[in-house]
Amino acid sequence: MFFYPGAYGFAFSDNGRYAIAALNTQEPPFNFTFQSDNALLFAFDEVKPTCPCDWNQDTILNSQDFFDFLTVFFASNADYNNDGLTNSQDFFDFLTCFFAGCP
Ligand SMILES: [Ca+2]
Ligand SMILES: [Ca+2]
Repeated sequence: MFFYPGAYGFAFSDNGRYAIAALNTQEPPFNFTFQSDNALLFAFDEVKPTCPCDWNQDTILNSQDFFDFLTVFFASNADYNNDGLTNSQDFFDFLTCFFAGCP
């Protein structure tokens, strides 16, 4: 849904990955017809944490990350390697990072 009541407007896609911003350069009452050259489309990449095994993202890698990971792993909600599944590979990939330590 695009909101364009006046001099400018913007909207985000439902998944938050895209935004559109438009600027109306006409004088009020802004009886403007939407045109592509008055709009900018922004695409946002997913930002990955610098250390993915810092599971609770408190910038410290410690046993709490391990326990927090286990909690969501046993709830089948720890897709560590982002392949769409939570399985033993996620556990091993997490452990590999965990024992290697964060940079
Ligand atoms: Ca942590
Ligand atoms: Ca996985």
